[in-house]
Amino acid sequence: METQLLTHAYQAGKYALPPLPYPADALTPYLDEATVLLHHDKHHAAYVAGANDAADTLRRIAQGDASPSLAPAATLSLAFNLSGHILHTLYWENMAPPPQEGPGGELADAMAATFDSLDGFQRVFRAATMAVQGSGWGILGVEPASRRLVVCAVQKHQDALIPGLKPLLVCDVWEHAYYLHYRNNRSSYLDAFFALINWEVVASRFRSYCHGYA
Ligand code: MN3
Repeated sequence: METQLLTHAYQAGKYALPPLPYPADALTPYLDEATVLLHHDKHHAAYVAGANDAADTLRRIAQGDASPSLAPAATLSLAFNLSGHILHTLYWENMAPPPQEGPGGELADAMAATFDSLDGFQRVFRAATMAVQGSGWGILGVEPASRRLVVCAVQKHQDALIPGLKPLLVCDVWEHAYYLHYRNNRSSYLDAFFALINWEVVASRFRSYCHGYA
């Protein structure tokens, strides 16, 4: 089944918080229920609310009902909150309870072409993601020039990535994603994340995006 790319993240004219694709305790012992609930119900929900507020302000400016002087702050707020909303939606969906099978099909070929092997991908992804500071992410995506896979480390998620980059797999490394359980041990959290990767969803995104480039 192909993934519906983010269609559930916007409903009836508003950004919406999609429910978790599994019970909140389904990822234990890799990710504990308290971390998942706090992260989804508070942090992710706050991005959704912030994105709607910012979009509403920009709409009112466009309609002449709010001062254009609000636009710079509103555009920054929309970039921050909407980036957070999109990345968190991708994050929940690209995990699933273990055991997970590794990548297959076209995605496996693309991974081999760029990273040589799954171990090679994990080596690059871990090294890039371990170094991220603050509100950051590790991202595996397809870049539009070569249409090959690329790993990005994002320090501030509202900053532009490679323009046109299509994210396939994202890992939140802001401390709220792991600190309750793993404290400052990001490497152990990344071990857990690798065990939770839903490669079927990643492969589905890969197929959808590559067809988009055709
Ligand atoms: Mn987060």
